[in-house]
This record gives sequence, C-alpha cells and structure tokens, in this order.
Amino acid sequence: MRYHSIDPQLFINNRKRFAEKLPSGALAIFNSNDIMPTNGDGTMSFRQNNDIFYLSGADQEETVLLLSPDSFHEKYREVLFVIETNDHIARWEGEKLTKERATELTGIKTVYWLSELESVLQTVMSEAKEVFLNDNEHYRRANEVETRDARFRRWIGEKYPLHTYRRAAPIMHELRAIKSPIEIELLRKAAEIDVEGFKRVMKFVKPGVMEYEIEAEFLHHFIRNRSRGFAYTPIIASGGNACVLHYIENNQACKDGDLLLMDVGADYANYNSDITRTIPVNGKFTSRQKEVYNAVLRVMKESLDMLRPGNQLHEYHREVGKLMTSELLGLGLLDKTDVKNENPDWPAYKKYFMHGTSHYIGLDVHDVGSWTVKMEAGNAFTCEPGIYIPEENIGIRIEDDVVITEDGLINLTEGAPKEVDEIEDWMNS
Ligand SMILES: [Mn+2]
Repeated sequence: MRYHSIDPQLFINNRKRFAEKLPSGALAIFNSNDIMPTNGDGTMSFRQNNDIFYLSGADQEETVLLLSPDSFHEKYREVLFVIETNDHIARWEGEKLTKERATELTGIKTVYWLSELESVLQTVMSEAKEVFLNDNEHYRRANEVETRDARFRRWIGEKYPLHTYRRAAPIMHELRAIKSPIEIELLRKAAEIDVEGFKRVMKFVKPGVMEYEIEAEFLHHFIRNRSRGFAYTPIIASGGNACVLHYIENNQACKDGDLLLMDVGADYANYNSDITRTIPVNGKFTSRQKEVYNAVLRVMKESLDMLRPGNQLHEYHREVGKLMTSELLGLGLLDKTDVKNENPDWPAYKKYFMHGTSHYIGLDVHDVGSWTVKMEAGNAFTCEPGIYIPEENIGIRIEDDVVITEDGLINLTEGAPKEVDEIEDWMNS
C-alpha cells in the first residue's frame, strides 16, 4: 500500500463496536472485493470493500473476515483468511500479506490461508444461532456486477440451507456514520492532499489551458503525496460545462472571462475528500460572477451553521432550500410568483440548484449513513450548494468537508481559498 500504516487500534475498536451490535451467538462473514477485469488479461486497480476494510484494515483481494464473538473456540472469535503467498507468488505478483503481517495490520491473532475457510466454517456454523452476511445496500447503488459477497451468499446458502441469514449492512451503516478520532485523521489527510492540490492548480490556471491539463496537475500532486489518486472521476468544467453536473470529459480549453468549476477529491488510505471550488480563469471575477458567487457562499456559510448535533438531513435540506430561494430572488433569477406557485415536490429554486447540499463522506465518497436519524458528533458531511445559470454561462459550486463535534464543526478543507478576495489574491500572487 502507498499510504502509511494505520494504527490497528482503529480496526480492533471497530470490531468491538460491531460485536456489541450482534445478537448473542451470531456469526458474521465479510468478503473482500474482486479485482475487476478490463479486457484480455487486463485488470483495474484493486479497491477494497469498505466494510471488510473498516473491520480489519486488510487491503487485499481474496480476503475473508469471520467474526463469531461468542464462539466457544477462542481462536475462532476473530479469523482473517488471506490468499496463500509464497516466494513464487511474491516474485511474480509482488508482496502479499503473510500471516504475521496480516496480524500486525489488523490486530487479528488468527490468520489462515483462504483454503482453510471451509473447514473452519464447519465448526463455527455448527455453533452459530444466526449468520450475518453482507451486501451493498447503499441507497444509490447501481451495480450489475455480482460481488464476492453475493457469490459467497449463494455458496453458503446451498451448503447450510437451514441457517438463519441476516443483513450486516444496517449495522455497518450505523457504525460507519460515526467517525472515530483515527478516521478523522485519515479524512483530514485526504483533505489536506486535496487542498494543496487546489492551491497548486489555482496558480496554474490561465486562459487557454486545457481542462485535462488541470486534471493532470491534481493527479501529479495527489500521487506524490501517497494518494492512490482521484476519489472519483474529477469534474474540471469551464464556462457552460459547469452547468452539466456530471461533466467529466475535461477536454475543453479554459477561456478568458469564463469561470472554472473544479470538483475534485483525493483518496488516502481508502478515505476520501470531496472539494469543489469555482474560480475565474483569468484570475478576476466579473461583477456578475462575483454577485452569484457570493450568493452561493452565503448559502454555504449558513448551511454549515446548521450541520450540528440534533438536526436532521431532510429538514436541513428544506432549510437550505429556503436560503437558496431568497438568494435567487435577490439575483433576479426567480420572482415572487415563481415561488408562490412552486410545486412543493420540486420547489422553484431547483431550477438553478438541482442537487443535494450535503452527503455523508468517509470510506465512500457518498458514504453510508441514515438520512432519517438526527445528526451527531462524529458525522462527516460535505456542504456543497451551487447555482447553475446556463444562459449566462455561469456554473458555481463551492464544497467543503466537515466533521460534526459537540463544540462545533471541524472544517477539513478550509485551507482551499474560498472568499472572492482570497481566490483572486492567491491566483495573482
Ligand atoms: Mn460532494
């Protein structure tokens, strides 16, 4: 791995918190992600499954985690199965986890080769009162590919058809929504890499530069700082491209007088940042650009104030909608009749601000977490209002990543210039 080793206490604590949520006598099994194919003998780079990573820190394919906290056999209470390695494999494929190294990284004492899984299962399944298996239950999942967890569910269901199987995902979502101090440091690291990337790029942008050249600047900075790379496909959108919300072509020249919207995240140790800044290509906002920009910025500041323990995401989004409505009235983009006649399911402001303001962030960029419970300390969110006016060639979004604490927000990304003056000064210094 490119990142510095993580304190295994993170994973030890996570397993403890997970075990506390399991009913007595239960067994839980988590699978790694597969290495995804491309064509021929090509593969994509490996990205670990977030749940097995969260519970073990094992960042390798063909890995299985078995947790049976109440097992009579102490050595089976936490077991990690990894793919067998030897000198031949090490020479061809590079270093894989040895049993000793796996224990160091994960804090799990019992590490077996994957080939021993079936026989260990034989023992623990005979004890288990019920079995928790995993699935991707993200509310926005869109996945046609069968995961290793899915194949495993089919396999174990055929081999042990009369056991009671239950969902691990609700427990994982609940746990992962609350970030511990070690996780906050990892998020901070991802954010720092990203912030420095933005500062570098703000000095690089000038009329005529291509959007993909800017993308390359970010990637250069990220990888030099132990990031695997982008947290998601970056959006580098100049002029009217910024009004296409998921513009990822990044193949146009940045024009004098246009704005440039950059929504770019860095990965660090599987944790993510998600920052957006909108800057003038030539280093100076026009008065109209500044007017719209400051409207977005005011909505952002007031929204950040509402990210606090006790508030609730749906209500928060409704309140942000009201703030945005008043700004759009001020900008002359909406009038009172638009607002009076608005459809409550699609309020008038959505014409210019059609996406959500905040999402959980963590091991997933759009991290798991409930939208119906109240916010609490340890939740990490983005805050990303925007105004998009295609007819004026203006698309503005500003996005920070924050962690909620009992005594206010930690803004992980405030180092990236955000005030109009700050941006202009930085670009021109
Ligand atoms: Mn975001």
